[in-house]
Amino acid sequence: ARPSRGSVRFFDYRPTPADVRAEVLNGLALVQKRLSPKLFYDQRGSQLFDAITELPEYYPTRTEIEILRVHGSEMADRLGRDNILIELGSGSSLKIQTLLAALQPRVYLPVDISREHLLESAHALAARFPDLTIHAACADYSAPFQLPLDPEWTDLAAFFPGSSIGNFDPADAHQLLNRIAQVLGSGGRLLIGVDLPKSPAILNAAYDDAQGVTAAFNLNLLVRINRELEGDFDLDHFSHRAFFNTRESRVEMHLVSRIDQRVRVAGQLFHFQKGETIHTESSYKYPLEVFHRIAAEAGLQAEQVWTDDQDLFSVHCLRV
Ligand code: AVJ
Repeated sequence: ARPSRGSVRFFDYRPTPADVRAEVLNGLALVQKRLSPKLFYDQRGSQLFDAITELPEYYPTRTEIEILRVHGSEMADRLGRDNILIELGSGSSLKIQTLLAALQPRVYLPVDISREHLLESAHALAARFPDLTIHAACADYSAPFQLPLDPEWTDLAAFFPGSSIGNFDPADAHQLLNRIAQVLGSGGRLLIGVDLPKSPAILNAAYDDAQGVTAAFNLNLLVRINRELEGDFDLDHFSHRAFFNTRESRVEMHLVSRIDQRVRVAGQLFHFQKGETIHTESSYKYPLEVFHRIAAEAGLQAEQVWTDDQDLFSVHCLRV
């Protein structure tokens, strides 16, 4: 079925408030307290993330966009034109705009967990590309997820930019890549951005910027919990910490308790010792060969890889 051109349809598979509550309470009950980075992206969090992408220290976004600009037509040759193009974690749909002219997708299917942000972005994109058919889906792709796909559509391609795959531990990354491979089916292509390992000084600055935008992004998680789960986190009693864990090849972000304290969330009490942390994000950095191995084990073969001239960032084309 060929959908009519130039429309936005919206599909809502968003996680429910009960899912968020269970996720937060389980994470805070762990010995090493942990909150999933997907929880960053409420409306304010999505805005703060967009501000991060423009920071002088945060190299990934501008580097990836430059790679897409330089090699976009080659990427389109690989992915094929006129197909159903799924984007995972589409955010503001900025990156896809560098590829749309070359790809000419039949349907663009952005998937994001941040509902309002996704809707706004889809409508803004529709205004700029009036001929584009957009099927926007609010969904959590960190668990098995639904997509508004017509069974007749066989020519699927996927775009997963930004190195968001780095938020997944290797075992979870394997699972997600495997699910993407199954959705795409044999012959399907995935274009995926993957951040590369580099000097700790560059990485530490990228995740702990001078203006404190990343700190605000991290702390906004507590603001969200206070609002949505009747929490009483005192923001003055937590601080942002980010560092490159060389052994694990990942940047870790934590919220550090500045004092001994008790915090109430959804009617439950949680104790924090001074210096104790909530681990809020891992951002894995994969050398090309390591990522190729993980992808291959998940059923995706490396076809081509593009990098910038400083080897900061990579974009891979993988084939099912
Ligand atoms: C959206 C997951 C790719 O890991 O670099 C940016 C999120 N966290 N600054 C990343 C993030 C802190 C970002 N990803």
